[in-house]
Amino acid sequence: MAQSKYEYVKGFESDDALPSGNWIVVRIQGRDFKELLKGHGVERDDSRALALVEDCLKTLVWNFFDIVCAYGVIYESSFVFHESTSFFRRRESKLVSVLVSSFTSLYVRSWPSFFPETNLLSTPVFSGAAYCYPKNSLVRSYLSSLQENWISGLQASNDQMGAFVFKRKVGEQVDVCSMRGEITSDAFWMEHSFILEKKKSKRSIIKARQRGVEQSPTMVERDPMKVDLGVTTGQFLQANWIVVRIDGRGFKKFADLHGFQKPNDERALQLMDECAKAILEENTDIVCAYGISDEYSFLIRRGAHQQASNELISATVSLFTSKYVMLWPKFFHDRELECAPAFDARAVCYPTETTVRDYLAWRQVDCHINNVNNTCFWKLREQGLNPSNAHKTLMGTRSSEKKELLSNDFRIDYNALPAKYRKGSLLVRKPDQTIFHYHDFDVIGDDFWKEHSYILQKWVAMISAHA
Ligand code: DGT
Ligand code: MG
Ligand code: MG
Repeated sequence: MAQSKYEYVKGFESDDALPSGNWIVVRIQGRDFKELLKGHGVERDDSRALALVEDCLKTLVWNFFDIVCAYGVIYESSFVFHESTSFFRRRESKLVSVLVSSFTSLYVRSWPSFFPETNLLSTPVFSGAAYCYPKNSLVRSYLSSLQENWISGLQASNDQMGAFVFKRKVGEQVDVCSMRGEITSDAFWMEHSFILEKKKSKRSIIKARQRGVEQSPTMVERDPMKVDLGVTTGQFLQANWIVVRIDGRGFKKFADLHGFQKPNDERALQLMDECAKAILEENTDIVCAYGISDEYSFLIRRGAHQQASNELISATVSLFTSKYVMLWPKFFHDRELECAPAFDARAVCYPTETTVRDYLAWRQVDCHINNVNNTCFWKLREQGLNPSNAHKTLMGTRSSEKKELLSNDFRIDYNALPAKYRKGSLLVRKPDQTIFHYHDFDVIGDDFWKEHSYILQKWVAMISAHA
């Protein structure tokens, strides 16, 4: 499909691949979770809370091929990716965001099965971080120290020691096993040495090299004792605007599974808008948010955030996911949520107001290009064309030609279709802090920005006042 002149803003996205030759641990922690659980009458030793976490661990270890094991207690969980993984090209933000989002989704969705008499009264939010370990012995120490910290000073029974979930190969089959009990002793790790075994095959390493993610093994060269807190993400530069963009994972399949109307499902879009609104309400540094299809971009004012990017990315995607699952029945009255939806997220820094505007223009042009194309595609499909022929018919045509096709063959005036489908959704924080929802707007031209100069200018003024 055609590319716009704004496409250049993609160049600001950084490649955050974690160094090869390292085991990757993604650690997920509940935010204010003691209070959340207490508020629902759940104490530290509540077996239902651990069973819920264990259930999420088992599903994730099963679903993610390269996760070899996971350990969880009621407030937090850690997932170990094999050192040879090339999953998501080892991109840190993707690994952390997808795992946090998937965990959140499963947790919220499964809550009623474990607490049938207690409705969720507040929204569970998790944050995540990635750690790199050059040796499997360090992963083992990490897991052991988690358990030691959890039970420190307590006479814990096996059942209270957290849940350990791991993959085991039985013949050609892979099994996901779960156990409660002590994982700190040498005897345990000798018996379970297969869990953190290095792979003999070089296939995945070669694959990673071909994809160009091989990096200098900086972590390996360091003193192993210092690697323990190998969090890789730094702080954001305060001088930048930050965009956090989330996107549904495998939403084509998800939309089909839940019978979304094509090409635009009003309920699905409204649900996305409501989740985005919750993010703006929670994070008052966000000046506006723009949404299309299964994605939403949140613009964080210049000078605002000093959080590590993983913290920001994961808390945003987790809150969004929690809301998505909790609000689902409000928009899909007659449709059960059949699987746990997940989103990925990334954060990108933009140095100037012009690049921010161009970013939003890029997304709105994309919305336009995709929507014209999808509207035509589904009309052709309704007419009886198979997917391949419908694609062929549209290949190489411009948007203007597609609009003509709609008008001539289907008597559809494209410009009369709901503006929300053609232009996306925009949530703006007004100077009085209220959040306004625009459906018919144009962030590509100058008029919108002249009329709404406070979105970008207010913060420029603030920065210079502090300088
Ligand atoms: P990804 O993001 O790489 O994991 O894969 P997808 O499948 O999420 O692909 P993406 O994000 O490029 O495109 C979004 C998909 O979501 C698109 O194939 C259609 C689906 N989708 C989003 N909103 C709607 C809707 O309102 N109606 C229908 N029928 N489909 C929708
Ligand atoms: Mg998607
Ligand atoms: Mg998308």
